[in-house]
Amino acid sequence: MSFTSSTPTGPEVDPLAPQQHTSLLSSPSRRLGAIIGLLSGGLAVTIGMLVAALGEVASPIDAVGSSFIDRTPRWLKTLAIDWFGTNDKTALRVGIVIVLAAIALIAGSVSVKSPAPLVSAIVIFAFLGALSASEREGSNGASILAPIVGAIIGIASAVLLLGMLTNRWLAASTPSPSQVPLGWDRRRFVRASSAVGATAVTVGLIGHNKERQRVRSIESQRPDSLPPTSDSVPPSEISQDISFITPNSDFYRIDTALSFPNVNLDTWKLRIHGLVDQEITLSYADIAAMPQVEKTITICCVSNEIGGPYIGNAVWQGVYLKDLLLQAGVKPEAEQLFSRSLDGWTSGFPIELALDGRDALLAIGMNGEPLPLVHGFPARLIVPGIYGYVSATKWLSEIEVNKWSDAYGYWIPRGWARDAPIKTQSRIDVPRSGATVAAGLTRIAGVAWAQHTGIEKVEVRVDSAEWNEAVLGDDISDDTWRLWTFDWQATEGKHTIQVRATDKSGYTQTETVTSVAPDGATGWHTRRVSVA
Ligand SMILES: Nc1nc2c(c(=O)[nH]1)N[C@H]1C(S)=C(S)[C@@H](COP(=O)(O)O)O[C@H]1N2
Ligand SMILES: [Mo]
Repeated sequence: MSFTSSTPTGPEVDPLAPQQHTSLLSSPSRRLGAIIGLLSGGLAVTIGMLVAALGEVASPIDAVGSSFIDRTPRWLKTLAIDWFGTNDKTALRVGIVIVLAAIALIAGSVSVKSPAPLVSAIVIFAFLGALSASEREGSNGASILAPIVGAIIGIASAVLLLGMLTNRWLAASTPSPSQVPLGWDRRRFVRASSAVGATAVTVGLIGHNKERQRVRSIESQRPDSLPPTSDSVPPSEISQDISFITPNSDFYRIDTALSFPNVNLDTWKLRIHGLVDQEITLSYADIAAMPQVEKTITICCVSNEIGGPYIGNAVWQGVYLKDLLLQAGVKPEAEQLFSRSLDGWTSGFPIELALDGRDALLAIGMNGEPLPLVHGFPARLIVPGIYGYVSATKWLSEIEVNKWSDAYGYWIPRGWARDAPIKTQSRIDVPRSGATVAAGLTRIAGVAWAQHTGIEKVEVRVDSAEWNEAVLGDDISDDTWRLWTFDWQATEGKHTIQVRATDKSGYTQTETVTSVAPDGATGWHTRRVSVA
């Protein structure tokens, strides 16, 4: 009996061999696949960005984001504003990128043996991108081309890198070392992946820069100054702590625009049509040549929570909407002033509000300068007394006089009220939230507004004691907020300050707290402070 060492050994432990268990990133190959997914997906996205930027249209990510905004339910929109405030756009973009990255990682990790899953994922997202782009106002060939070109290059990269990886997998699973290894070249793979990654980053940066250039070139079309006006606006400051006029740089911004619409001042026209005797079309120069008025008007957003920041007071310059409408001749059956922006956003309000003598404006100026791009350059509407979502169309492109049954503004089918007069409100600005104040005489100050009704009285109370009348700032007009102050003898400890306003109709703000939807929040602003 001979003793031969023919004892079969167990399967060799090969770190490169594909593993049998299926957890996603469990094998080195899968991890490399995931990286390939991320790199190729990233390249597809940045190429898409660049093509879009070259075509001066919204990037595929922004197109998808805008389609998402269009379909966002009311509760989610409110939540997004609550959580992210005016950073909700950044939050949306980051959200989309995270979802895409996660899907790219997963699709890549299951594409080790065949590129089909990753290729399919890229094709599906390119399709979504093209579909979203096609429904955007102002989209053109480049909008559709961007995700397609991105996808083609992303797929090429995926197939190339995954091909190398598949060779590695085959090599590792080759049963006998005598067979020719199938060309897995680690160094080549690392070089190719790095090239893809570097290209993606570079292309992304170029695309980003192109988009910045586009925005700068729109901004450079803003004239240096506004046409002269005969109005002079009195300043009204009563406290150093808060300002009556909100500087443009501090003015809130709310809109659905992920990227600014293209504005070409030379070709821009405002068209007024619909139920009018004669349609009129105005260029920027036409509007600037008309007699200019300057009105101090406080505008606010329906999404402003009690005590919230989405309100501002500015001196708006432009022409009376009424004059334009009289020039066009409004037909008696007209019901709504419906307007549309260059980016396809719409709003509408009862036509009477443009004709009843209030200072409803077609505005081209804000606080002494041509409208900033974020606030609607070249022109926007400002209508005192109603929330921005039904009236304050920025980047205005057309005004249509029509009937309610013809069209509803953007937010109406999304659960917001058709008629949206601004609710009488007041806000405590000083002491700042969470501030610790020194005991002794302390100034409490804030703003109160009831546009187109006017503020009559503001009252302040501390720790639910009796109400005290606040000192009011100048009553510039019923369309502007009023500053108020109250000097309080602060004692050590924690205190609760509350404010309520009474408007000139005799209405005093209700204590009942309601949410912003569907037509604006109610309730008293309450602020807790510590006195040391
Ligand atoms: N084109 C366009 N105009 C728009 C909007 C928008 O989404 N798109 N949002 C409206 C809303 S909801 C408000 S409250 C005001 C805000 O104007 P501001 O950003 O200049 O403060 O703009 C209005 N005009
Ligand atoms: Mo708004």
